[in-house]
Amino acid sequence: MIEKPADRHWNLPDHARARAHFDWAEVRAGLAGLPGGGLNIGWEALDRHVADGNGARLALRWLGKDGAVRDYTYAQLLAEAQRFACVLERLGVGPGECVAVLAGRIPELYIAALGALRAGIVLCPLFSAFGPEPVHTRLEKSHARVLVTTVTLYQRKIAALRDTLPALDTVLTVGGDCPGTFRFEALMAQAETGCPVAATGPDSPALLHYTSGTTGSPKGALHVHGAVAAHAWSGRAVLDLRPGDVYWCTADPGWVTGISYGLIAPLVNGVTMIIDEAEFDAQRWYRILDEQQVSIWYTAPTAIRMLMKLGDAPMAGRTLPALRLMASVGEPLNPEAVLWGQRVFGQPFHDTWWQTETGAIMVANYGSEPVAPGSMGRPLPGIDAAIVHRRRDGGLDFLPDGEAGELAIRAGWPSMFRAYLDEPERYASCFADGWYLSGDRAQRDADGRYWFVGRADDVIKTSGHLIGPFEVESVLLEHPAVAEAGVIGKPDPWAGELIKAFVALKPGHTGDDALRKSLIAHARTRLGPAVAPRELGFVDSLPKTRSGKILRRLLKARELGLPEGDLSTLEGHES
Ligand code: 6R9
Repeated sequence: MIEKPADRHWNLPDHARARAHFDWAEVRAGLAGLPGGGLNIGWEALDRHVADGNGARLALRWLGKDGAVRDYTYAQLLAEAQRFACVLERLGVGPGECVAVLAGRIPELYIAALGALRAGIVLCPLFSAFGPEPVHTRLEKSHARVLVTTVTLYQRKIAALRDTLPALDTVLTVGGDCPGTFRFEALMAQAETGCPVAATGPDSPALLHYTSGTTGSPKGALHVHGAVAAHAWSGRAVLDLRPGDVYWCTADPGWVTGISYGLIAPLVNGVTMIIDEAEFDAQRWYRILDEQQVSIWYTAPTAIRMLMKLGDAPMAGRTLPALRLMASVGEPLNPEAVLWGQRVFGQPFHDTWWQTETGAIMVANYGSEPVAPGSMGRPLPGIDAAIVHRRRDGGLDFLPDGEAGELAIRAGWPSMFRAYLDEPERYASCFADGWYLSGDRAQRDADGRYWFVGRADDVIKTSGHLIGPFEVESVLLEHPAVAEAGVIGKPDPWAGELIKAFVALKPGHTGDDALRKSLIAHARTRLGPAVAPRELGFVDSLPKTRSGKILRRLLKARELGLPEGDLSTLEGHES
């Protein structure tokens, strides 16, 4: 157990007390709300601070990969967001319709996101390292009418598929002129500021995040403007955000963490956020923590493990006096990583658990509490968690402390997803007896702490990215040599899991090294490097159930050398 100094002040000084007295109505009452009623995330993030006289406060400091720095105050970011809302209005895009963004960490992405939210238009973020296939699937399913992207990404990933996306009538590109698109900067230059906020309410749709399941195509988790209550509260209670903080969330805005905690929670809480355009670089990260005087740092286990790999040397001569809290999310945080944080930074990493579907942090370690390395922590005040077993009749059994089962959250918290777009049955299957079933296995100890056990289904977390095996298998099956494909997550000391494919070939093909390379290259081109298999093995045939479904768990057991007969811990459900 890592004890904490008692002399610190925290937003959440007493977790148990806060839980006992918690009321979401109080959090909602602390939000600004729209004049005349209603609720809008963009308004809470920007207008509210400007109205409170804090327009000159730095909202966003962007660090370009080649050394450029761009600063935006709250007032400037609001003006830019209004301009973008005006662009959307001129394009005839109205509330409830969908705008997708596909870009690296550039200021225009954040401006477009805030402008869309403020205009009541649903924001669908897409990960810029996805290849054309995952981008196409998500754009098609979202029915997005507008896409904001860059010239390079458009040419590489969209242009060839544009004809197959009938709903997508406008593409705005940053960084130059490009046939078939409008130049983002040009439309922004013609647009006005002062655009009014849309009359959204707590139940108006706001965000569409695609996430992966075991089977089928990705699921569009739809979130509402009312989710901002959970972003605001968890930002304060877990990340200890306060006005004046310099906050750095290293997550990419193509994933839920990069939006909930890389955009909404920090701005709603009035902090200055650092956005680094560059890819991971350990030396650069230490320099940013130091030079920008980061006070709150929210990062991920894969990145922490990469920093650990370099040893303690980069910290030599640095004390990081501003750094108050370090937190992590996205994958299991190894106890060694927590202890390493304590040794090198003088404080542990605080693990937090949540999902695309939960929209905000559900379980966490708190600054004011001792940390048990390896534990995800305790549920937030306002969140009820339980370990359950879903019976065959659909009801739930609640399991006692120490027993592993599925981690469930009592339905009804503000940032709970409200639909899987166009898939009501898939959505309904996530709930039982008024509880949301997460698909994660965990156990609770006698102190109420939760410990991650594993996934109950076949989805893969690789370097923090959630990947559905079905998407990878489908792309491998496109290759003329492939008869069958099965994809698993293979434990890896750095990435958590790496994507491993097993392939059975059609007659006449030989599973040699050249074919292996060509299959991996095919997958990389179609899926992007983050999603393509890193390893690929040839098999004569894939193990299947009687009804013909691939037994990925058996593939995994074989790969790990586990006894095949004992699949009890590997047995899962589909989601
Ligand atoms: C926010 C985010 C969700 C899945 C989740 C679980 C894994 C997240 C974790 C963790 C162990 C933690 N996960 N936090 N596993 N310890 N602290 O990552 O959302 O991309 O939807 O992934 O990530 O398996 O179910 P998302």
